[in-house]
Amino acid sequence: MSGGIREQVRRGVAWLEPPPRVVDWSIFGAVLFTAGTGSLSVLGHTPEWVVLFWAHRLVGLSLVPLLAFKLARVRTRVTDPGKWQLSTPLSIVTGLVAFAAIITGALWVFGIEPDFGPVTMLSVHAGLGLLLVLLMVLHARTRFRPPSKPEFARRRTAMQYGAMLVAAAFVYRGQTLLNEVFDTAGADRRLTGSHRREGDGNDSFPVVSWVADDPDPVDTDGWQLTVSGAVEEPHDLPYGALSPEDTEEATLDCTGGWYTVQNWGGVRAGDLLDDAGAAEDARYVRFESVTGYRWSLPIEEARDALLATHVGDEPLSHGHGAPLRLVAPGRRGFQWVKWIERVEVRRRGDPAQWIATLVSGL
Ligand SMILES: Nc1nc2c(c(=O)[nH]1)N[C@H]1C(S)=C(S)[C@@H](COP(=O)(O)O)O[C@H]1N2
Ligand SMILES: [Mo]
Repeated sequence: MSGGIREQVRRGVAWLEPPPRVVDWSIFGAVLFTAGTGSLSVLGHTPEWVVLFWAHRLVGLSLVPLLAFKLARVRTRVTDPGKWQLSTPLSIVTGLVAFAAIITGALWVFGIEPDFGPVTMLSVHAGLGLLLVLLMVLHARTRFRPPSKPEFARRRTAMQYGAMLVAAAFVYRGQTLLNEVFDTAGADRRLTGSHRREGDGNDSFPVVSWVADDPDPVDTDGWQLTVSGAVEEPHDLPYGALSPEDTEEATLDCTGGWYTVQNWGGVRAGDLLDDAGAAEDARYVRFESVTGYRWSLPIEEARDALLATHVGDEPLSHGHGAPLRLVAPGRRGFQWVKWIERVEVRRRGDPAQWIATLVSGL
């Protein structure tokens, strides 16, 4: 009887296994896709981004059966020293990094995390994913076989893909249930995968810099906020001239993998722009830190953004960006510029901001 079941399973698995070249090219495609979606995921965290995060998870999970098929096929090329080639070590390393990327992703999802200091399991996962792209491209160069259309065009291949994605969705759903039932540290993730930090005010969430920003505390007596650029009246505002009247609840979601919901208090950027008289044809507003770290928002979005002096009814602490930080609800944490000293109205975007965020503290 059990022999019969085993035979059934064997046949089921055999039915599910795509032709070798389809497996290889699917792995290639899936790795590029997950690296791409993973990279893009640093850009957003609002509900409309859920598709991107789900696509990343489902395709990432589909890599598990694909890699298993591949491993079963090439196993003897590794275990049999007679079959080793010059490229074999690279193949092995590529495979190991692929499994490590998947396992770190899974560990993150369950909130299992040894203490690596500020480096979260999610960051390790991201690093391995990017390393994998590099290794895989090198690996594919050594063993390049063009894909063949008839193999991909088969109806069965489409069904195999469908089965893998559906299975991935069930596995992911099962993971959510497990996390809830066992109330693990992974249970409080939001759509981005970030874990919740509970509480209100400065002490309830981490102080984080994207790379190396670490300025001395900014003395409000010497500090001024400069509003300049495409405005009728550029001017400087001392701290005392800011009237922090607006409050807003907003979620700060750091790509490192945590989030916090806080009540922020401060000045609406739109009010500053109105006072300065922003030009009709202005399209962006750039928020710049004392460190040179900066980010621009399209002007309509910038108008709605808050320049926060307070968090959870407390004045912002130095670490969280005192005297003034950007609160941009639709954006990921790294765009919430801290220690702002300049608001510049601009007619065009600022691609160099990406570099500025990486090098500002160095
Ligand atoms: N000037 C400046 N602002 C910055 C950063 C930085 O390195 N420099 N880091 C960003 C990142 S990556 C995040 S997640 C948030 C963290 O804000 P917090 O330290 O108040 O938690 O600030 C953002 N603002
Ligand atoms: Mo961050």
